Amino acid sequence: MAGAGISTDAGIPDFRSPETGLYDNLQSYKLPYPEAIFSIDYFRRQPKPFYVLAKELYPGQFVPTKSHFFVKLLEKKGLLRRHYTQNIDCLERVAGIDPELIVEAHGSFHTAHCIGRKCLKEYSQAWVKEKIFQDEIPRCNVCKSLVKPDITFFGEGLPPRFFELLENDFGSCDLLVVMGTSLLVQPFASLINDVANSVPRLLINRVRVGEASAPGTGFDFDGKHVGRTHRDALVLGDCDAACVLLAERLGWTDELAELRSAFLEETNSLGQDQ
Ligand code: CNA
Ligand code: ZN
Repeated sequence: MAGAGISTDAGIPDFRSPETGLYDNLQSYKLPYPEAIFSIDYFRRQPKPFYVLAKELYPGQFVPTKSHFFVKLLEKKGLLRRHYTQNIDCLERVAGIDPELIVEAHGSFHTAHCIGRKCLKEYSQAWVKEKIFQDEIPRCNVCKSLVKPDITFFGEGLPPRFFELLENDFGSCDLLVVMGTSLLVQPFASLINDVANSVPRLLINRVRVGEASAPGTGFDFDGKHVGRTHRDALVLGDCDAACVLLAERLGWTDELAELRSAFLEETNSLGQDQ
């Protein structure tokens, strides 16, 4: 399970980190409250701030981090059941992880739809991108409603794929790794409680998050609720550094580095071809 913290080393700010997070840097958008930028009701009335931010964060301008390549390596080793991400930056896809193994729990920029309730026409990423980069508000050519990338706003339901897969995936999970998320957004945050009681859970994050207030409600790193049977482990620090360390302990250092350098070589040669 991942959140914005696996992408901050790519240069994409997260939401909630003090000073560097988006919520602390939205003054110029003159929002009534920071979350408004991703609120569907506000967007219907004032779409501009979202599109301005979308231009800044648009997929295609960022290189996946070592954490993304670590997940790709888990896939290569046949160890990845599924990667559940809250991120909308598409960096998992860019890193080459099989889309079948990704659940974009809050959607992504990959597709877009008209939000006109009777229309809902689908638009391609390329079409929306062109509008956004020309500083135009994308509007449906059938009904003139706004066209919004399929990212889940506050006030919207999660994609059906999330609900279709979670029971089987979490039911059969034998090691849960959680990286770079404040675990504050539901229902995603509660997934950590959907693995069996015996399943070890590893959190990699700069700060402690998701801790249980009562038995069974979250991580229990210090064995406060379950006594001596610790199954929760914590690495306090950067996702990339922790992934590098994990790869080292697993004897995968070279393979992790190779995945990243092959990616960079390929994107460089594509750049030269153009
Ligand atoms: P968040 O609430 O901003 O939390 C991020 C967490 O990651 C915080 O606890 C940070 O301390 C921690 N963190 C930040 N950088 C690192 C790092 N390098 N190493 C380790 N820990 C780090 O973000 P969440 O993902 O928890 O919140 C869910 C929202 C954020 C989702 O709906 C996303 O769509 C949304 N979001 C996504 C992106 C993206 O796609 N990259 C960027 C910003 C926000
Ligand atoms: Zn329409």
